[in-house]
Amino acid sequence: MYENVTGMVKQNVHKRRGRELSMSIKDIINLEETYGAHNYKPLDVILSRGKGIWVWDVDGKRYLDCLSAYSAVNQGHCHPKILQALIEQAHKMTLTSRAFRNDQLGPFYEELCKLTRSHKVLPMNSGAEAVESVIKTVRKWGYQVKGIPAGQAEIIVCDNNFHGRTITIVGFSTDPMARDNFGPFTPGFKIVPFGDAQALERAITPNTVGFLVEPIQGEAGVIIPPEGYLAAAKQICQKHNVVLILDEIQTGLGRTGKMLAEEHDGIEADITLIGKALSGGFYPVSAVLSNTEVLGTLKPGEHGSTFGGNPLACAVARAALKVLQEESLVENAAETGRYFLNGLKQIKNPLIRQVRGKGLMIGVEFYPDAGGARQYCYKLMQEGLLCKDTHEDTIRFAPPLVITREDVDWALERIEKVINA
Ligand code: IF1
Repeated sequence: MYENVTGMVKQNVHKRRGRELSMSIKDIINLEETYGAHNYKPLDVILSRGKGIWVWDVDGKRYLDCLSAYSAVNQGHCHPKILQALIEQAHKMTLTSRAFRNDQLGPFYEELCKLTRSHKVLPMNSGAEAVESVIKTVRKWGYQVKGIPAGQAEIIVCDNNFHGRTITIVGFSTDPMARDNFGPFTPGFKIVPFGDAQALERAITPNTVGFLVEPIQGEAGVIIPPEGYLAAAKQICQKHNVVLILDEIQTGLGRTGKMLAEEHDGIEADITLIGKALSGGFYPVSAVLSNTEVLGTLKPGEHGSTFGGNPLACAVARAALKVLQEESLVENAAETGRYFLNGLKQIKNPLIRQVRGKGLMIGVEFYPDAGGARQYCYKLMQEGLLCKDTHEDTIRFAPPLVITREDVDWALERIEKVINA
């Protein structure tokens, strides 16, 4: 049923610029288009190697990665120390199932809790799984601790949210592209405007168990809420005995110039979700970080996952967290992010509606009559800079946190050239 692709690769050896390439670019794209679901429309660049902030395509052309796999490679592509941890652990033990214990899980828990001021960890794999896990757990907390009537638990989320792609999660999305034709959806969710603390308080009922929100909305276009919004939300949740759940899967682990974005508002969420850079891009690792009360409601056999908390994931995550700290990447994200943001603000062009960001999570929004942000992504790709547009008019700039000022100057020169061309 499956053709021998390796055989095809050998047959299609091409000589170009004196270097042997396994397949022509057209052939590689054709394979993807023929055999793959078309759930993405990627830029036609075929990457084959990455190191730090740089990636190379199959022709050997170098690009500055300004997306970082949506903030999963904060430590830079193929970080040698995380690679080393992956290799060493892979030689020893990759997966035990949680029917038994392993020697990586406890140390991973302790290091993660110390770094994030958490008390309990539930290790999962994808970000969406962490989101689904906290929805289950906070509902159970609602029934057993808060005393909500069975089956009546309500969770509040924000408009323009992005928390993953499962049926329950897209069911409370406000983006038609994410949710149309995927119903019927999971009940028990209410949507309030992002950034409006009063609207949050008005939406709370005696059956509300949790408020799930991104500190900065990434996919919505790097939307930063008003100063003090998260602090107000924390205070309102405390007042009404509602669990404040911050989805830091994208904003967490240094991206916004703090280890967790909640620190900008000087608060501590009851529950924090992390993923992506938790493994430095080497492996799907996510986690629910919690106080004792909420995660403590889970009893043996009530939740789980084949790969959740496996020793390879833990060893990789321990190395990824160590690199963040050893290389002061959080501080660099704050400092170099400020430099990048200021540089972008110097670009005078009437088509730019707003330049916004925190740390190295930056968005440049254009007025609609600029014709959409994607055109700039194509042109930037030709200049050797890879970035992604979002919601039509915004380009996100989120390079790995290892970027230097010199690299930012290199990027700014090209961004200015493309925007003002
Ligand atoms: C795609 C977006 C970013 C996330 C937040 C949970 C998850 C994500 C705040 C789920 C994942 C990824 C998913 C990926 C593209 C990317 C994305 F454009 F989809 F929205 F980053 F902004 N919470 N975001 O950002 O984590 O299950 O993917 O591990 O689905 O196209 P996941």
